[in-house]
Amino acid sequence: MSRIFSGVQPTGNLHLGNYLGAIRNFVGLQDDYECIYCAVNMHAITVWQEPNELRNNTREVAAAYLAAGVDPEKSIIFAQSAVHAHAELAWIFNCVARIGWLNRMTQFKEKAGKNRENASLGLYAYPSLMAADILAYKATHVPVGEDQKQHLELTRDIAQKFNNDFGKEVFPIVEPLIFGEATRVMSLRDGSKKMSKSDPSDYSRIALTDGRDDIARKLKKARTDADPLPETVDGLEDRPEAANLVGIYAALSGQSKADVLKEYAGSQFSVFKPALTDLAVEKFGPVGEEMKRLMTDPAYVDDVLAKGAERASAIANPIIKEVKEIVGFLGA
Ligand code: AQP
Repeated sequence: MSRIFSGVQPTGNLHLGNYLGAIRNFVGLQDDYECIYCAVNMHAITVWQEPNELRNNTREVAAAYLAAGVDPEKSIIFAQSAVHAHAELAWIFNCVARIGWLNRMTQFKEKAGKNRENASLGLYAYPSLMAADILAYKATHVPVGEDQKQHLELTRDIAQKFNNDFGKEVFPIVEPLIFGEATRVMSLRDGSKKMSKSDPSDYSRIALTDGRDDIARKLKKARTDADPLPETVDGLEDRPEAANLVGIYAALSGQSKADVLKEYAGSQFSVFKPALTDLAVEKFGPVGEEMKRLMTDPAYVDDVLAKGAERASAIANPIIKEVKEIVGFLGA
């Protein structure tokens, strides 16, 4: 059976990009696949996390999954650190992946910035842990936003090299599932940068827990150009901020960008932004409200995570055992 794995880092400030690029897509996959959804707290500590915030943010990721409609009876929801297989397989993959492959990862370059010498070793090895997250379950499909495409290619390279090195088809070659009209939601302040949790400006992103007033304020301030909306998608070229808002509208309304432009061609942003605000409040306002409600019941969320970790371990442990035997570890 095809198996889905995906994760979100519990680094706070969950935003519309995380929702449209990933979390929302998790829900529809539950009917056709066995789905495993993780709060990847081991990835989160590749940059400094305050321990209490990390605990809270881990619950918040689980709450976001649940609020979006992931059913914990059907799908597995858990925290990465609770399943040993991730760390064990990551080490083996650190010895399979080549330094040259990791040197090409653009996310490391972006996140480490100029202060590369001072970045954690974990940040550098992040894609190898990500490969372990997926392959510890022999997952076949991974729903993610476009920014993760390069890391998934590395996962494929690691799987292929492991299979070649040991002469066995142990790991599947995973397929990314990147779909919808908003696979890369951009910052509201700068259409050339992706919307991100770590952007210092709160105005750059719409948080999943933002209410109507916050959403309206942020969209009102969102950078745009002075022209009305064009008639065709081609007319959005070289207008990154306009393209971003139209893309968000399309993703939220379930239309194509072309359909949105049919309705709003010639409209000024003074008309389009309030319409987008109403749509955003209607479409993900209830998700934010449910997240807030779930966060008042941490015992329930912790219970979901604990049961999920047990189910995840039951799948991953035999796979790790098999891998250790193949590698030649005694006492696997
Ligand atoms: N702007 C985005 N548009 C579409 N999808 C996005 N994702 C992230 N940003 C966008 C997708 O959300 C999932 C979870 O992301 P993550 O938490 O693992 O880390 P990230 O990709 O590094 O996300 P952020 O929000 O930008 O965090 P920071 O600021 O810490 O780097 C992934 O599927 C991702 O593709």
